[in-house]
Amino acid sequence: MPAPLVREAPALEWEERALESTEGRAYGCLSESLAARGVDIDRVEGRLRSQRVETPSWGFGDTGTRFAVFPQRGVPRDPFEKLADAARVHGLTGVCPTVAIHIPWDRVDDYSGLKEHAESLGLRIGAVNPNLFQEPDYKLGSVCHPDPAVRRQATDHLLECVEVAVEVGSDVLSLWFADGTNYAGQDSFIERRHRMVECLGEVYSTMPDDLRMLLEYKPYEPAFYHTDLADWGAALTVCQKLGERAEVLVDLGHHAKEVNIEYVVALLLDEGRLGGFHFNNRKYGDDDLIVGSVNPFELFLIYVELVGAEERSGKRIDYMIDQTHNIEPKLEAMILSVTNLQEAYAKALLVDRLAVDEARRAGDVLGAHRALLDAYAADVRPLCAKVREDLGAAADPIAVFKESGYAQKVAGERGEGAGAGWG
Ligand code: RM4
Ligand code: MN
Ligand code: MN
Repeated sequence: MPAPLVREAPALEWEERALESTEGRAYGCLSESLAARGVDIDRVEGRLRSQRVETPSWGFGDTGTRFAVFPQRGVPRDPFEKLADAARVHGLTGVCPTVAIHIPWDRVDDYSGLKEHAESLGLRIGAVNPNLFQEPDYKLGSVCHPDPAVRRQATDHLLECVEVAVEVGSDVLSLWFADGTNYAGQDSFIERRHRMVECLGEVYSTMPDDLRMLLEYKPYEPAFYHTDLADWGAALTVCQKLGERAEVLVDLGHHAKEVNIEYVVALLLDEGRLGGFHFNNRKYGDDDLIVGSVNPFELFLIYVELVGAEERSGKRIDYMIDQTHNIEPKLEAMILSVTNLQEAYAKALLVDRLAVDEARRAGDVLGAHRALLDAYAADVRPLCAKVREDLGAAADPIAVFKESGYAQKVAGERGEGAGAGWG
């Protein structure tokens, strides 16, 4: 008879440990070990309870690639139904009370009605996102277009969105431009930049004092030769020209491969100009996949920088998801993104910063690195589950969502292929 692979005693020991790993026991073990390390668990939980993540209205509708859209049954047919789905995500996760809107995808006749509807669901409207990339007139750009008439049209749409923001009670105008060129020599980089600064200057000057403008950069797509706000430096310098209420938005899918995003985040934090995030994940381009699905370690390292800055200053940063789901169920995908964000934040809060500082001062390269790895390796799922329960949400949001029958209910009510989302 071949020798057993595992001797009886260790096998039993593992079995016992597995038996102990119910949610409560797991939380007990984690909090005990954190307390032994001197971590103030109440403070960590308090910080997790105050985390906020904004969901995007367009993440609830049908979207696709340039090859196909696969319609899903039950997708919202209008902005009101998108808010209903967002309320579901908030109810289950406890940290998503605001929803970003995209104009004209979410255009309605009565914006105060939309605001009231959001409030009736326990939500608020978050960032207002103008859309300057789908009209045929914008083939050569919007605020950078060589024709002043097109720039006027684009600027007017931005001004309309300032009014929408006021009506829906939002204090964020979040801008992304598809502007750029496809061929060398097509237009002047510098003239285009000056046109953008002029248009945005006009918009900025009409913004009420409590409205902030976020500028998002992207290295390519839809433009393939150059983009008018290609990177964080381009966005930051335009913000500096506009004024203090213009800040940079970092979308995790908007960098060349291998760019050290946590370093970009640290620089923008240090300049006091990191205004917001579009969380998603990517393997190749602007893939808009579930947050943390490809590179959870990168997400953790970004949060390590954010937690450090949180401790140094209380500056406001808007944490938003910008995700589109092509083949995955949309609500489950959104919930998973949110719980991944909760876990990344929790791990970053557990970093032993004193140990990191000490190791850094002593020139202990791997000591500092290992302090990060220790926090990253912690299983924070029981901690996040407890925090969600404390918030009146669900310990296991996806299980509760699936059991609730909500997806089946809305599939019956709304049917298929509503097409709300990308236009
Ligand atoms: C862009 C960018 C914007 C988003 C659009 C739909 O790539 O990420 O933030 O609003 O996609
Ligand atoms: Mn984005
Ligand atoms: Mn994008």
